[in-house]
Amino acid sequence: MIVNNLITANTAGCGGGVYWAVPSGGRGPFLINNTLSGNFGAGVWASDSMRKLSLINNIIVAPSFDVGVFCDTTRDPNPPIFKSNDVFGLSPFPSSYSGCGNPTGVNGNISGDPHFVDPANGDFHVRPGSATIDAGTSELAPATDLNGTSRPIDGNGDGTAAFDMGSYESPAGGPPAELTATKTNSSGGTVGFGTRWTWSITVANSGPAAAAFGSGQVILRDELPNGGDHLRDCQCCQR
Ligand SMILES: [Ca+2]
Ligand SMILES: [Ca+2]
Repeated sequence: MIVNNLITANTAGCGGGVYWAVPSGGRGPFLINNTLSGNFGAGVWASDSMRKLSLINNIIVAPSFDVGVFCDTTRDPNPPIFKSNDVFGLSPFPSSYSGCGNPTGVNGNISGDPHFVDPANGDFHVRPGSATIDAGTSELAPATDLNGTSRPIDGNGDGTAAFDMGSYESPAGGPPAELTATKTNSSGGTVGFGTRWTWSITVANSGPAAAAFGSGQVILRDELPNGGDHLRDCQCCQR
């Protein structure tokens, strides 16, 4: 059992993150709730007997030009068992799986950016709203995470506690609101003196969570364009 590990920034010819060669008929390792990122030579390199291997609830991010999971099918053409993993390759030359088929979309496996908090500085927790939150299976999942926090937690705010993918369980709560402001001008080009025009400002919430505001709270200030005393005068006249 290889459980709750953070394996990053390693390099090897075969299996920068994890390598195994399982004798024929052997059970093989179970790789469960690990986070692997930035490993060159494949995040996971599986060799020899593979049909009894299980990869469950892992986040595996491959550097560009490398691969997340490589299966050496020379001795066994059967791929490992993949359940509820996020295996994702970074651009511009992404590769998630090689030699393993592609289980994305089957048995809870996904392939997308897990949105680590600050991978450049070693923080591989995921941000709120990550698709890896509450996306794991309870099958063989550990009762705690790498920090010792109890699993599972309702990390997406839908009322149901479920296991996350990766080595960390995200805290309770849902993804945040995401506000986008758009300003639309009714007139293009130059506006003559004394001519009225309008612009409208729309603020939309594209996040899954509701946005809450305090009474009298200023959420947006709009500056008038530069270089136009006339513009400012005109704005004053409309009040
Ligand atoms: Ca969770
Ligand atoms: Ca949930």
